Parts: sequence; C-alpha cells; structure tokens
Amino acid sequence: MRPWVLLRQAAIPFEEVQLWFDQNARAQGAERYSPTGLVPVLMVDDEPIWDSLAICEAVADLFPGKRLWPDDSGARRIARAACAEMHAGFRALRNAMPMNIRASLPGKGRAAGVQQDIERISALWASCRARYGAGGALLFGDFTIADAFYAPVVMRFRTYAVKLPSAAQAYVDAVCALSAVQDWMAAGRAETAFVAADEPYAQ
Ligand SMILES: N[C@@H](CCC(=O)N[C@@H](CS)C(=O)NCC(=O)O)C(=O)O
Repeated sequence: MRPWVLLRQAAIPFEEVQLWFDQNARAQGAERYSPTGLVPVLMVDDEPIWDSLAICEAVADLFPGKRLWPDDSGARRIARAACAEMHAGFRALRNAMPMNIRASLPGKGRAAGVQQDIERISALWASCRARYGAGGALLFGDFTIADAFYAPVVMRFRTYAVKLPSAAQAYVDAVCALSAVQDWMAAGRAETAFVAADEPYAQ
C-alpha cells in the first residue's frame, strides 16, 4: 500500500503487476521480480528495488519536484525517523491487527503490547502535527512519504475501531480522504480473495 499510495497521490505514472497470496500469505510469483521473493518491489530500468522504504526513497530521488519529503531539513529528519520507526516497529499492532480493509472488527486484536503501540503512534502523530503540520491536515502539512508510510496503520485503526485522541482521529480522517487512499480502499473492498493467514478473526 505504501509505495502505491505514494506514487498515486503524487500523480507519478507506474505500471502495476498484482500478485496473489496463498493461504499462508506467501506472494505467488514474486521471485520473478524480487530477490527476496517479497512484495512490494519496484522495477526501475529493469532493476528491482525490493523494499518499501527503499522504493519511497528512490521515488523521492527520481522526482525531486514532487517534494515527497518535507522541504525543511529538521522536519525531513523527523519524517525519516517516523518512517524508520514504522518500518522496523509496531510489531504487536501489526501482528494482532492484520490490515483488512473490507472487514469491520471492532474490539478484536487487543493483544499484549498493542495499546502501547497505539499510544506511541498517537503521540508521534500529535507531535508531527503540532510541530510541522500547520500547512495542511497531514503529518508535515502537505502529503509526504510519512503519510504513505502510516496509511496502513490508519486502515487498521478503522477496521478495528480503535478509540483515538482527537488529534489522531483527525489525522486518520485526513488520510482516508486522500484520493489515492480512497482508490486503494475501493480496490480492497472489491477483492474477494481470502487469505487465511491474514484473516485470523474470520468466522
Ligand atoms: N521490508 C519489506 C517487507 C516486505 C514483506 O514482508 N512483504 C510481505 C507482504 S507485506 C510479503 O511479501 N509477504 C509474502 C511472502 O512472505 O511470500 C518491505 O517493507 O518492503
């Protein structure tokens, strides 16, 4: 979702190849593109970039005019740290609340450590909004890579109806209103494939 939302929201054209997961959530056919066999992978000049953060950095390099990181160097450092924290962390939340846009699972996924992740994310969002968000409704005002990075968490907070402080809820609403996120959500709702490993709460 993260590189897709980034490219789409920034109006950068790309060709999408959709791969499907088996019941163990193994990506079928990904090894044709990616040396790790994992997705996402972006091909640039027939060369794979096989990690979502690396893809976003590469896209920012390729399209400097799109201003995908904040202009201010202090804000940019924090945006990078926020993305790195998302990339490497929040394991409890990610394990207990798999992303599932077409489901509504209020109250599910309250495993140990999840509430701490929710509180840390809410505090991070509030801090970015208060320090850097004056120019818009997103973490650094206008849309940046940081918003693409937190979009899957926004989806989880919706699916699992996580109660949030008002600043975090306002940010959730702003991300959901992005046209690229709307498009991704519509495509997710239209999917009918069922992947058991990703739907632990299915009846
Ligand atoms: N660090 C990688 C993680 C990639 C990753 O774990 N991808 C999962 C989907 S989110 C995957 O490809 N799973 C399929 C598999 O394990 O075969 C990134 O963020 O790009």
